[in-house]
Amino acid sequence: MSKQSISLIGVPTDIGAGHRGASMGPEALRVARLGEKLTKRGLQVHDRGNLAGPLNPWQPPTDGYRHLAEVAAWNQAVFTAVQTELTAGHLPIMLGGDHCLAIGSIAAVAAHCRAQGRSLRVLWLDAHSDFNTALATPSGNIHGMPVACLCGNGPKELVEVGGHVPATTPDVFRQIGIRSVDDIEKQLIRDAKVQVFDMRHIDENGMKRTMEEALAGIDANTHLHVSFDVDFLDPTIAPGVGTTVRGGPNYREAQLCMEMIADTGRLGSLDIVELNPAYDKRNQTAKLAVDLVESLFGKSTLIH
Ligand code: HAR
Ligand code: MN
Ligand code: MN
Ligand code: MN
Repeated sequence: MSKQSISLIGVPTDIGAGHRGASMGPEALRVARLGEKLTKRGLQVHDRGNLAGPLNPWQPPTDGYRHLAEVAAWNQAVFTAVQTELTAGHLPIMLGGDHCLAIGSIAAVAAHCRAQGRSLRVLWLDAHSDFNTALATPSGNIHGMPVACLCGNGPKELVEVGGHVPATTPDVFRQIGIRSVDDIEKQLIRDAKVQVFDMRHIDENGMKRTMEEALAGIDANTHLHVSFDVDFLDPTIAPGVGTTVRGGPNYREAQLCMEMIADTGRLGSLDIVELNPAYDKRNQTAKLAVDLVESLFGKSTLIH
């Protein structure tokens, strides 16, 4: 079998966030040797460099959205880049960048699945549900809205990024690690019946049982997309994010989560988002993210 080909795509944007600095995430992941570590795992790695897009104008929200035009422009670029890589048979890894970039990446993955007759499963590893709308958002920050936009609930400019509306449906998502959801957002999540494995669920059932549930139903025809928001992790081990929320998975829980995803053998695409070097210390959060991504690609401490 030929080596699996991986494409790293830098998406240096923080326009969707309420803190500046996630735009430095792609370089921090490179400095933490993401490419080299994956090459060492036997993968063929191409670093495509960074996508280009508008600078952060740092404006207040208008009509419930901050930087809507800029977010749309970045996501068009992401959509095209991911579509190109998937068509070439490569596994794209988005080096974020704030979480708004998942609109373009997952729209492209969903389009690819439709074209190939494959089923899509998205694992949303995050402290947040990112299911806000203009009416529900407390901030106007679009990184709190990508899941809603992908499900057709959002502004035309974002809902139509991939040309197919809605880009995907709530049933493909499994959200894991959730512990910060706004009041109206909670009702939207319930109404859409998104499957959420929040921290209470993980506390009560453990990461093993949680992942078995989140991965249930995956088969040989499934394309698995992982959208890894680094604020998923407990801030004591991952301080380098703008929106820390205490009470997240610890190191071993996060490792088990990644290892169980790797065991499925179905990983087809990945976002690494919200890493913010301006809040990090000696690049420790980037190094941790790289360590976990190695596990996602099969690194294991298993002896038997
Ligand atoms: N729910 C809040 C809002 O919409 C915070 C969203 C923060 N999102 C991220 N990505 N950091 O998950 O403003
Ligand atoms: Mn190639
Ligand atoms: Mn997020
Ligand atoms: Mn988050």
